[in-house]
Amino acid sequence: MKHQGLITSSYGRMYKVLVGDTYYHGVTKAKKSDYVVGDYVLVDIINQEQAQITDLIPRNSLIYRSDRYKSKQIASNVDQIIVVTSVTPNYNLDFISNSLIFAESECISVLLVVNKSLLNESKEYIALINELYGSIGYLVVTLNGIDSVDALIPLIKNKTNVLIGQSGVGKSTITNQLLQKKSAKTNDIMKSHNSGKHTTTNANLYFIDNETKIIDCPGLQEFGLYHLEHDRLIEYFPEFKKYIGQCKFANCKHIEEPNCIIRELFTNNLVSKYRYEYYVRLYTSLRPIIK
Ligand SMILES: Nc1nc2c(ncn2[C@@H]2O[C@H](COP(=O)(O)OP(=O)(O)O)[C@@H](O)[C@H]2O)c(=O)[nH]1
Ligand SMILES: [Mg+2]
Ligand SMILES: [Zn+2]
Repeated sequence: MKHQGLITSSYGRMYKVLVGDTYYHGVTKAKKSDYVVGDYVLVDIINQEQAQITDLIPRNSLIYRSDRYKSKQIASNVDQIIVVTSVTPNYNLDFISNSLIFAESECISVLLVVNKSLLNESKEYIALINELYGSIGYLVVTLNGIDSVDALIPLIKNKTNVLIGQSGVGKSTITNQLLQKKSAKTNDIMKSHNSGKHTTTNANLYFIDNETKIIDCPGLQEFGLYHLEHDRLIEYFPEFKKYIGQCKFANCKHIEEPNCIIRELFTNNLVSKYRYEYYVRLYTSLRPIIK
């Protein structure tokens, strides 16, 4: 008899699968398998510890990133992406922007968390994030995750949430606070510098309550969007979207064409300089158009 399971973590070709309230080591018959955390699957229970994964139940969403060489799955069946950022160890606005563009392109709801809010350097950073992203409609939540994640609790309720962010921003700390126990491995910067260990190397799904799940991912260096289509890109910028169709040329790239409303917004300082320049940078970095 087949059972339905949920993949809660993956280690290469080995998976941890939750069936009812029991966790099993999930194995697959195929030499190559590409299940991902968050997948619902059908399994055959082999014994008290092992289950064989046989089928994938169709996903209702897939979080993945891509560059020119490969595409990498991150998590599936996610309702909400939580982009976590912090002023230390270093921040990268394009990482944040890419995560938001991904969410827009897949119609997945998204919110931004600025963690480590009590650090002195955070004040300016929080202002920057609000100016760049709060102003165009994104929800920005400031958090000192090491003390409290109360502000996040109502926002994640009854959803499957994935934490996306660079290494060291505090994703595992936030996860631990949400779980109120030390089950997610946090990466102490000092320790990891010394030993090169203690890093989350795979994604883990945790239940906050029966209906609320959180997926803690390893820190990403980049959130590549190589797979996006040039023509659609402008739609994923909430601040530009409302002007679509107002340029002189219907196929305007909004880069060098005359009478381009998007470029006019930029030259008249009506949109953020960073965001327009990011648009151009992203546009030119996508998979070349094959004619
Ligand atoms: N000051 C401060 N440090 C934090 C906060 N949250 C996490 N950290 C620290 O940042 C480092 C990286 O945290 P971790 O949760 O492993 O980050 P991850 O790589 O995103 O999972 C650890 O040393 C944490 O103690 C916070 O709210 N304030
Ligand atoms: Mg971590
Ligand atoms: Zn244009």
